[in-house]
Amino acid sequence: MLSIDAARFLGRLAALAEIGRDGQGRRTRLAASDADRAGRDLVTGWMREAGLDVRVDRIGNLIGLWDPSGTGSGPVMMGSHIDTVIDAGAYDGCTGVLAGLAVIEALRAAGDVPTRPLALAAFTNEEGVRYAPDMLGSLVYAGGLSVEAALATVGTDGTVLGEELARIGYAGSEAPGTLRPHAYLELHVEQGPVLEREGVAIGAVEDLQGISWQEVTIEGAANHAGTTPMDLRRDAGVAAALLVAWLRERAGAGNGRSVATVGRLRLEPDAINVIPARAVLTIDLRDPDAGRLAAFEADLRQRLDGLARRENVTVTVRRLARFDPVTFDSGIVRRIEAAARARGLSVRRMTSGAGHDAQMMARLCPAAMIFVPSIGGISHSPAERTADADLVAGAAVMLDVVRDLCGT
Ligand code: HGY
Ligand code: MN
Ligand code: MN
Ligand code: MN
Repeated sequence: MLSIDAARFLGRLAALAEIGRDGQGRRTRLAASDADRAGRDLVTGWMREAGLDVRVDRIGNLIGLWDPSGTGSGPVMMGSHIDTVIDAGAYDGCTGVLAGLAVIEALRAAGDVPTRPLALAAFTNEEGVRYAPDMLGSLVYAGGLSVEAALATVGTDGTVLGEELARIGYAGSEAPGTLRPHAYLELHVEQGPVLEREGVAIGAVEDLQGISWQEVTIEGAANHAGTTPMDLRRDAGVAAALLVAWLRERAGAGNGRSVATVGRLRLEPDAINVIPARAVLTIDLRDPDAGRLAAFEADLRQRLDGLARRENVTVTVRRLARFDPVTFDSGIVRRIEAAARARGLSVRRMTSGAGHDAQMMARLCPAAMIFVPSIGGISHSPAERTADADLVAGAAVMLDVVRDLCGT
């Protein structure tokens, strides 16, 4: 069995983790920001050092290619992302990109000549914090959104993605999806509590839940907080608070698999003695079952209409993202299980609660994911941790599956 250069892999993870502190000292590399550029520069340099032919496509996806047999056929692709949320951890996304690099370097060091090219992708804007939807780069790569529409996306800060990619020097010329993979594999930290709770080392991810992102604007009327009788108020803040409480209740109803979060909530004019005229909030709904997710969205629409009547406010909704649940390739899932067992690692099948680039790549080719445990199940937080041994084990399993897929 080949092994991963653990020191180099873990050292790079730590080096990348130091890139991109915002004004409050938080690790933040939002898509197409200066911090993202710094991360991209570092990773592109490592890809080139590893002998990859690195290209940037029109939506800024980084694609490294190693085609030792010169077949030019569809590569076995590994990938993930290096953009982050705000105040992020060190492992979300970066693990998959740097493990993929370590896999290619292990094969090269061993003198293995894969029968297929190998590719490594770092997709643009997986997190979707600055530009919606999330998984934008891989969505475009998989043909789910036109490059033009993606480049024209306006961010939460009013910037335009295409202009920002050009500003940071990562607006490439290659048409996204030019390299059509034979298969796609993504190693990712679980970002949840299951593997740690069960003491299992490897997750063979067989499916991924559906995601619905919406922005809701509630328009009431500003008025004096002291003189306005309660029954005459059109208080957008009260409507927003009732909505947040309802979402928690609704998510817990039914079989409890649905989840809901209001991650952003802004009241205007945001003054202590003014009844809020406006509330702008985001809703993230998820469910592994397409029917249940659609039912939750329908109930939400009804609830919004009811709140508008009851609180005498107007409600407008803007859809930011909507992806159905995805089932991964059972053949690759089986290979992940076999590779883990061959290395004496415990493994279990599981569903991904988070969105990933793999869900987009599954539109193009057989795809699957490998999870490694998140300590405390924590992610999208600076407290995000995964044990070194688990990271290296996940990369080694990916190495074995890649060798299996490209016949070395
Ligand atoms: O929200 C998600 O699950 C993804 O990390 N963007
Ligand atoms: Mn991620
Ligand atoms: Mn994430
Ligand atoms: Mn994700």
